[in-house]
Amino acid sequence: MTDSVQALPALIDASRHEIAATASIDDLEQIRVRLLGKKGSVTELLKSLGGMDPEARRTAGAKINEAKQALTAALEERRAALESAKLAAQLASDAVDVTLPGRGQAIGGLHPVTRVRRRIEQIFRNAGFTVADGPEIEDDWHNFTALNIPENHPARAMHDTFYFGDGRLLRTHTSPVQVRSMEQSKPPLRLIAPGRVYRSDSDMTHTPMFHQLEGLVVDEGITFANMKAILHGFMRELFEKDVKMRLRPSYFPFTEPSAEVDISCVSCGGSGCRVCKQTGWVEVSGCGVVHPNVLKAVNIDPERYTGYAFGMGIDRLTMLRYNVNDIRLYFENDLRFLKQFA
Ligand code: 2NM
Repeated sequence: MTDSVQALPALIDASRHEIAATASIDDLEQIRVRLLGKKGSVTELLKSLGGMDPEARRTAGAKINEAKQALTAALEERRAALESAKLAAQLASDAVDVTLPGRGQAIGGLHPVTRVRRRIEQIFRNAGFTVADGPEIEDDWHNFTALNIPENHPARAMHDTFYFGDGRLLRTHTSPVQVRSMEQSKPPLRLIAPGRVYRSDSDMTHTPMFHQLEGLVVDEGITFANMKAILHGFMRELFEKDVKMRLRPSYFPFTEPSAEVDISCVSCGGSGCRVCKQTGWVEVSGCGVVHPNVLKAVNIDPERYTGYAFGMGIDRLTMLRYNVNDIRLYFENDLRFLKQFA
């Protein structure tokens, strides 16, 4: 046993080298167990002290404790070194290069129909009109009856109406907004009503929901000529071109006289193309002088006041402005299409 105590410096020396050479905390732990564990070699030496005489025990005990302290210190030092190396490796592998440029933010844009609607609104605001809106779910009075379309009138069949079955319906035009405006305010009135409207109609050129914009002017002395001037000025501003305009006689229950509005084809300038079906003209609006029955329905005196009104499809105007002739593209919301308007 004294031999083993004498061999302690050599054991310490060899262990220090071994400890310094360990590459993992697990290996280090194995060394600790072998030296200082319950059955470790240094622990066994301490246990053997009991069988020695007091003098030898004191000197051997001191040496063994010294050795234990030296080995403990060497193990701790190496453990600390291995742990900080492990942390450093982890930090290096998790590192984020904050100097890399960002991925960039894709910025959305307004839908072409929205862009054209806003453009139309601005043109009319500049001409003194206000922008009004109202409910998309309407009642029979505002959508039909007040507009001189009584029950069982054949004109109701002109609008393929979506009915809820309880008297309510989806508005088939934005005219009910104008009826409500006339109910709420007395003339002079100058307003436009843009918005979604609904008709049970779906084919190459019709969607069950589309966007309409109607205008209304009511005052003393308002004439058909005032309407013609406003509409022509509007068309020239909208298309930023010297477009020509013509009116063709037509029929609407809520106006008399009534007319269809054609402009010279914005695609070919009037020489004839597919957009205008070789006629040189495209139909863009309907209009007329407000029927006296409509004014009576909202308690406006038709002897004192006259008015004009017009309606146009925003989707169709958008197709003409951007020269994209398939209405479905505007409703599919394919980003590759929409991006081209941003
Ligand atoms: C159109 C054509 C002609 C119209 C009439 C009215 C109202 F409420 F004053 F009676 N609002 N809109 C009107 C007139 C609409 O759309 C093609």
